[in-house]
Amino acid sequence: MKSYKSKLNSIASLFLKLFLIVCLFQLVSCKKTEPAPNYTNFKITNVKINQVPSFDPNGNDWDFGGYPDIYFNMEDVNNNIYFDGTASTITNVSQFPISWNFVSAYQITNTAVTQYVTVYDNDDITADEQMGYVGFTMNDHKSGYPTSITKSNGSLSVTITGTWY
Ligand SMILES: [Ca+2]
Ligand SMILES: [Ca+2]
Repeated sequence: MKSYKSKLNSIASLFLKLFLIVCLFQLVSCKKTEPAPNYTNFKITNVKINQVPSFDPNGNDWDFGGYPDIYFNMEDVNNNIYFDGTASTITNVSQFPISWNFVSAYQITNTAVTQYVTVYDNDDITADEQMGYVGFTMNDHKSGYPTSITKSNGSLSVTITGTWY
């Protein structure tokens, strides 16, 4: 009878140990699980142009006897200018990539709106020529929150780099 009781005791103690181990495991695994981030804004710190169309829409060089002088604007779908990069033109560009750092990060606080990196050849006498544009809608990039995104439109390829917040 005594040994039967002690057997019962040892089984009970085994269950207690198992229970404690399970509790401990849950506590540890709970600590490891962090809440998924839910960022609502993105700020661009760098814009890189990887490639532009080699020729203008008429099949001619962007500049007669030279290479294009490149800058970009941040624009909305109607060509309204959010950010004007004319003053940061890089002249006579023959090699890519080229890139610019924003002095103060370009903030996107409505991630549903498409922001167009619109690229121009800066010309002196005639109007600047649009070389192309690439649209970025940050809501499309919330999976994994990448800090660097590359997109193309035709022969134009652009990479934006920044921070979610
Ligand atoms: Ca030109
Ligand atoms: Ca030019």
